[in-house]
Amino acid sequence: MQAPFSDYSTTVDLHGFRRSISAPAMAEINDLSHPNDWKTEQRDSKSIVRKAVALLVVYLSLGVLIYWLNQDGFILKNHAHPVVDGLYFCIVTMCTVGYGDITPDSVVTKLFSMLFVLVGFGVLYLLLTSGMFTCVFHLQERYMLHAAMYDPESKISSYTVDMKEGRVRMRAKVGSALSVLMLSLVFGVLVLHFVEKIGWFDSVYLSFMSVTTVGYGEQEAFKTLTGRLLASVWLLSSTLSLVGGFLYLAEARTDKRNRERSKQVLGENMSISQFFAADIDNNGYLSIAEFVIYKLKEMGRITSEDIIPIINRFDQLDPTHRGKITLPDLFPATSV
Ligand SMILES: [Ca+2]
Repeated sequence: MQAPFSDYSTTVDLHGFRRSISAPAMAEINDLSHPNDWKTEQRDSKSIVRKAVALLVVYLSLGVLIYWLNQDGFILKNHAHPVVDGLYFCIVTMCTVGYGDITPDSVVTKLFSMLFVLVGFGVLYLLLTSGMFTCVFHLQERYMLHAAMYDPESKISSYTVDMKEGRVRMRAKVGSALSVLMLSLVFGVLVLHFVEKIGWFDSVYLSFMSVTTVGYGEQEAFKTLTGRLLASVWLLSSTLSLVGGFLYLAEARTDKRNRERSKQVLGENMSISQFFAADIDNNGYLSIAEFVIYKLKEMGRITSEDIIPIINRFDQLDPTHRGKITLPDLFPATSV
């Protein structure tokens, strides 16, 4: 049987591959020079975001409608306008802030609230996984990389970007997550102080407890129509950016761990048993493809379960088992 990875054409292709991965550190910067990929990516994520936002609008509209039809079933400290109160209640509930200034007080409204929270988690999940909020952080990253590319000597560039590895430093990532949180905190303080006429200290306290979704029984937080409207938008965006920030930092940590593991694996020498394990076709030597697969497995990037379907697909495209795929194999009709 012929070796699936040992033939010349595979090796040539892989040399191209090897060139491209020879500078993994510059990958992120190189990525900036491929606007087409970036545009397709943007278009895809835009359509996902649009769907998630449409779902949110339907969900909140239904919530407000049910609130409006069952107003008697709620206890309110202050009335503004039924629609605004409904929206405010829905968002305070959905974001798990739970001030307690509007509470359900009948079997129907209590059942509705439970169901609303449950469905709300699904909507929040969709909004978060739509990438809308992590996108804000990735845009910041791209901006930092751009800035570093144009002015590599500046102090800010060297603080935010690791020029040698061509990536944004962890401290800059933590910084951007915190800056978004600070921004929502400041917005909340301003609304509470100027719209709701609450003192500076209590505004800071209330804003902090809201942005962190703690809530407590803050029954006097938002009483006015404008305040409740602004609070609805603010609570939704601050909760999403808080969770989005956590997700982004978790992703950054995983990236960091992967990079460290990769570095370690690349530095390791092979034992005899590892050599035999890596020699997939048992022909006594390692082709570049076998070596790449072996190292990727060691790095934890792929498992045998990932490889088997790929080999099966290769076999389908190579029905004569020559161990290579040629253009006529892929486009039999156009071959001469
Ligand atoms: Ca081999």
